[in-house]
Amino acid sequence: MSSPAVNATAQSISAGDPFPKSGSGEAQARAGSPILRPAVCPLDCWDTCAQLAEVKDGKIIRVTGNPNHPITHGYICDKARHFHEKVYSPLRVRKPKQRIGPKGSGEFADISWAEALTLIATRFKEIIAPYGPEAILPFSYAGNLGLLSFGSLDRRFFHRLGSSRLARTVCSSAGKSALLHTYGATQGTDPEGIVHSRYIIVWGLNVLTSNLHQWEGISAARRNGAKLVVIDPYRHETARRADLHLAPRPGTDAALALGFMNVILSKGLEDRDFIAVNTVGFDALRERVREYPPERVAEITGLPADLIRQVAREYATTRPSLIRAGYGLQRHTNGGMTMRTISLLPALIGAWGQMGGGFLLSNSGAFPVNNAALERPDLLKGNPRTINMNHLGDALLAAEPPIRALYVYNSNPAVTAPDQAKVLRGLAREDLFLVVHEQVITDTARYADILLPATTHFEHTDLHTSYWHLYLQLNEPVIPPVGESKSNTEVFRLLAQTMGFAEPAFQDSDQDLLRQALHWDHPFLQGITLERLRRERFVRLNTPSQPHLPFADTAPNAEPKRLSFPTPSGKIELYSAAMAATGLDPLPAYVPLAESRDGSPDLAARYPIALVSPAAKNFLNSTFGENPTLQKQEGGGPVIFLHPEDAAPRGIADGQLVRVFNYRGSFVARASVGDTVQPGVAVSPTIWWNSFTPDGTSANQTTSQRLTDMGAGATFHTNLVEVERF
Ligand SMILES: Nc1nc2c(c(=O)[nH]1)N[C@H]1C(S)=C(S)[C@@H](COP(=O)(O)OP(=O)(O)OC[C@H]3O[C@@H](n4cnc5c(=O)[nH]c(N)nc54)[C@H](O)[C@@H]3O)O[C@H]1N2
Ligand SMILES: Nc1nc2c(c(=O)[nH]1)N[C@H]1C(S)=C(S)[C@@H](COP(=O)(O)OP(=O)(O)OC[C@H]3O[C@@H](n4cnc5c(=O)[nH]c(N)nc54)[C@H](O)[C@@H]3O)O[C@H]1N2
Ligand SMILES: [Mo]
Repeated sequence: MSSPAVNATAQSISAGDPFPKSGSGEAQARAGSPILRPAVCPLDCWDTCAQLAEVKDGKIIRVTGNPNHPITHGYICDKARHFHEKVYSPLRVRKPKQRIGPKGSGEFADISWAEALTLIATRFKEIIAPYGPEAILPFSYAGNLGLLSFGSLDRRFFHRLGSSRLARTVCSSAGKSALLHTYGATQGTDPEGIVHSRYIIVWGLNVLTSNLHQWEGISAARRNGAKLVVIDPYRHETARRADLHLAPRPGTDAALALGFMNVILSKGLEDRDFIAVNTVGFDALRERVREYPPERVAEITGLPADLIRQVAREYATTRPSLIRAGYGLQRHTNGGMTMRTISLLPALIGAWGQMGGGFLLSNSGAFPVNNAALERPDLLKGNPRTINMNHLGDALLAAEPPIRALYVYNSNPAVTAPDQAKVLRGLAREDLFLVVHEQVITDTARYADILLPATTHFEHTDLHTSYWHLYLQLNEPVIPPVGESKSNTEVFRLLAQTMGFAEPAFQDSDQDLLRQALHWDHPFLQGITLERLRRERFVRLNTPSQPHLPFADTAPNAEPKRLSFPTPSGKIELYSAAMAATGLDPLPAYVPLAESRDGSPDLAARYPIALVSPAAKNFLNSTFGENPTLQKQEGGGPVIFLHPEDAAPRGIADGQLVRVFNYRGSFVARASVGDTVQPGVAVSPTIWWNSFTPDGTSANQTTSQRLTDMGAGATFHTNLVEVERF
C-alpha cells in the first residue's frame, strides 16, 4: 500500500480483472466448477474490504480477499472468511414470519410477503389514527454500511410517514463533533501515507482486531525505522507488539494530551510558524496548558511523569509523526473533548501537511455523498420529535407520548444498546408492535411481532465508501436472494406502495439510487463513473495528491506553509468560538468521567472497577455472534480481564466464572487474570448474543444511557462495576 506520491489523474488503479463480470459465468457456476465473483464487505469496519466469493452450484463456498485491491491486498479478517456460513446459517431468516409464542420466545409461523406487508401497514395506520405517526420509531444503524442499505428509501419512508426521528449516535458522533469543531471536517491522514510516518501513536485502537489492514502500513513504517507507541488501558495484541505501551486510567486521555502539550510548550518544541499561519487561539491555549504539568498529569492518569516527558519529546521531535486515534476513546462521558484535545497535538508541532504526518480518526468526510438526494428530507411531514438511539431503553419504557411501534433493521439493539435490562423490558412490552428486518434470528428478532427476511450483500446491490481508506467500491449480487429475502430498499419500496405513498421518490430503483448517491461532479470523482465502477469494482478517489494530503491548500498562489481548513476561521481552532456560543468550554480540557474515582467518589466506593467493553476480535459488534466456530475462538463465552490485585482479594482465580454487576444490571463472564489490565480496570470484549452466554445476559447489562459531552454519543466505556465469584 506504499506507493509514493504520484499524480492520481495520471495513474489508473491497476485493478486488473481476474474475475468474470457480474452477470457472466452463470452457466459455469451452475455447471459445477467454482467461479470467483467480486463483492464488498459491508460491515461497519474501517477496512471496507474487497472480497472474492467463490460460487459453486449457485452457492458461496469460500470468501477471500481480492488480491488486486491496494488495501485489502488479498486477505481478509478471520470473521469475514466465515461470511458464507451466515448466508446459509440454520438461524437465517428465509421467509416472512409472524409471532405465535410469547414475546422474546422466537416462536414464529411463516406468512407470505403480501400478508406481512398488509399486517404492518394496517397496524401502522391503526396506530397513526388515534396517536399520530410519532408513535412509530425506526431503529437502525450500520449493520450494512452500503449507501443504499444504510440510509436511502428507509429514510424517505419514515420522513413521509412523519414518524419519530432517530438520532444515530451509538458509534461516532462525539468524535465527529470534535473534528468538526476543530478542523471543520471528518478527514485526516491518508492511510496509504502511513508508511512515511516515523513516529506513530495508536491511541485507543486495537489495530490487529478492528483495523487489520492498517498493520501492514504500520509494519512497513517500522521497517523504515518508525517507532510505534500504543496508548490504551487494555494491553491488547497490538499494544503487546508496540515499542512502547502506555496504559492510562480510562477516560484520562485529555489530561495526558494536555500534559504532552505542557512539555512541548515548556521545552519550546512547538512549530511557531505553523501555529501562526494555521491556528487561532494559541495564547489562550498556552494559558490552559500551564494547568497540566507532567506531575499533575501523572497523578490523574497513573502514568509516570518521566514517561509523559519522554513521549512528548519524541513525538514533537520526530518527523513525520502521526496520531491514529480509534473510536473507543470517544465512548466516554468526556469523549468529545478528549478527541478534540488529542487532535490538537499535531497542530502544535506542525505535523500536518507532511506525508504520513497529522491525525487520523475518520476519513468519512472525504467522500462526496449526496445524503439529501438519498434520504429526501424534503419529504418530512411535520416536525416530529427526535429520539437518541442510546436512550432506547428509556424511550420504550417512558417516552411521552409513548412509542407504540418500533421498526428495527441493520441493528441488534437487544444486545448492542446500552442499559440492556431496560431495552429488553421495552422490547417485551405486550403493547409494542415490533417489526424486525434481519438476516438471522438475532436476540432482537426473537421479540418481533413481524420478522422480515433480509438479503446479505452477496444478494443485493450497493455502493461503498469507507471511513478509513479512500476507495469507492461497487457491490453487485453474486447469488440470488436466499429464500424470500429482500433488501432494505426493496422492502421500503413495497411498504410505501402498501401504505399508498404515491410520490415518485418511492419508485426509484437501486440503479436510480446509485446515480443519486454521490455528487458525481465533485473534483474527487473526476473520471469516476458508475460504468467504470462496474468494470473495475473499486476506484481510488481522485484526490490532488496520492497519498492525499488533507487540508492542503491547492490554490495557485497559496502560501507555502498555509493549509486550508473548513472551520469558521479557516484555521485549526485551538479556541472554538462556536463551542463557546453553545456553552461548551472553547479550549481543550480534562473533565473527569461521570463514573470515576474523581467524578463520582460514592459510586467508585461501591463499584471500584472501571469496565471497558471494546470490540471483540471474532465478532463485528454482534454480527457473527451466532457462528459456533467464531464463538469458540472468542473463548466460548464472555471473558473479563482482571488484574491479580483485584482478583485475589475477591477470591477469583484465573478461568473462574464471575458475576460483573452494578446498579443497572449484571452479566456472567470467565475471568482471565493477568497483566492485560492495570489494577482497578477490567476489559470484556463485546458483543455476545444473550442466547449464547451462561446466564442469558451480556456486557450491556451494565452500561449506561448517559450521553457524551459533545455529539450526544454513547458512553459504553464509562462504566463502574464490581466483580464477584459466580
Ligand atoms: N473485530 C472487530 N472489528 C471491529 C468491530 C468489532 O466489533 N470487532 N467494530 C467495528 C466498529 S462499529 C467500530 S466503531 C470500530 C471500533 O473499534 P475501535 O475504534 O478500536 O473501538 P473500541 O473497540 O471500542 O475501542 C478501541 C480501544 O479503545 C480503548 N479504550 C477505551 N477507553 C479508552 C480510554 O479511556 N483511553 C484509551 N487510551 N483507550 C481507551 C479500548 O481499550 C480499545 O482497545 O471497529 C470496527 N471493527
Ligand atoms: N458494550 C459495548 N456496546 C457497544 C459497543 C461497544 O464497543 N461496547 N459498540 C457500539 C458500536 S461502535 C456500534 S456501531 C453498535 C453496533 O450495533 P448494531 O447496530 O446493533 O450492529 P450489529 O451488532 O453489527 O448488528 C447489525 C445487524 O444488522 C443486520 N444486517 C446486516 N445487513 C443488513 C441489511 O442489509 N438489512 C437488514 N435489515 N439487516 C442487516 C445483521 O444481521 C446484524 O444482526 O454497537 C455498540 N454497542
Ligand atoms: Mo461502531
